[in-house]
Amino acid sequence: MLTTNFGPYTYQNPFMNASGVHCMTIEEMEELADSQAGSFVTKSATVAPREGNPEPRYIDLALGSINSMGLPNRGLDYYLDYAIKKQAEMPHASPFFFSVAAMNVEENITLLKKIQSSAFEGITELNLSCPNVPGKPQVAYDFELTASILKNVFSFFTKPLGVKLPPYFDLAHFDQMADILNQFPLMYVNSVNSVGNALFIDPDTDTVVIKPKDGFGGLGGAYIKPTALANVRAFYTRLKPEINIIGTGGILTGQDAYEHLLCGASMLQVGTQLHKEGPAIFARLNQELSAIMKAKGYQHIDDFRGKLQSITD
Ligand code: RRO
Repeated sequence: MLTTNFGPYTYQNPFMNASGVHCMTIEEMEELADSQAGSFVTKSATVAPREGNPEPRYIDLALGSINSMGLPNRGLDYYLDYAIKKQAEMPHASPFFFSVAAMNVEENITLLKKIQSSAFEGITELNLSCPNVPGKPQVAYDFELTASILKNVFSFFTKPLGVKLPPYFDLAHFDQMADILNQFPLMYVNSVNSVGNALFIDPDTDTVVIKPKDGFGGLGGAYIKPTALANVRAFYTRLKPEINIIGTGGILTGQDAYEHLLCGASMLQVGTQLHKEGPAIFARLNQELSAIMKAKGYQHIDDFRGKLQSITD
């Protein structure tokens, strides 16, 4: 009932982790692979391992989370070695996702050249939206830079590639970014990364709750669902149909998942709520989404995916 088509691949269900949550180590990724998630994505890798920002750097909030992890990861080779071994273990399964993020243009190219020349046959996600490295603005808020990176990347990269985008808040920005993305053979866009540089205050201590950047960090969870849905819908209605959409942001329940699918997403990523509940969340989300589909008389996700109604006279 929950099978979903994503480019040439079919997954048992649309649910995955959002990159960064429960995917730093091989142990965590194995727990995802053994869970009822339809697929999983690795923590964004840089060329060299990184410690990330000082702690506390991730805090669960009543309505979501705030983080300024600062791209801690074990380095490209750790994830690439695992990915190549894992794909050999599951040769007939639909591929999982490999996320990379860079500090500068040259590092983006180095990362993707290594993946291109490796035995990895899965899907690569280029993270253009990390909000938390001090002094490094989110790449995909710079439209010219994004276009030039993608031009360079697609001059040599021939494996399936998607991009992780930050949230946009203006229709002119959706138009401009969609025009850029439509020029390239992208497999997908993933909307949205956390809402960057939010500030949460502890009411008892009059203090910020995370240490890096004087408390500024990326917001996730229920706070951001309406923004995430808007971004999924805006890109679904502007991108060429070959570009699939991953919906990320504010998925806590089957209803949230249903709404992302209605906006046009084909895969769904869960970050904040996975951090709160652990991988058992995927069984619950599968049950809740199935129950909604049954109640509405749908047998397949494709029966309603993208079919959000507008109000007409
Ligand atoms: O590691 C992080 O601080 C981080 C990353 Br790379 C990202 O893409 N999104 C986020 O919320 N945190």
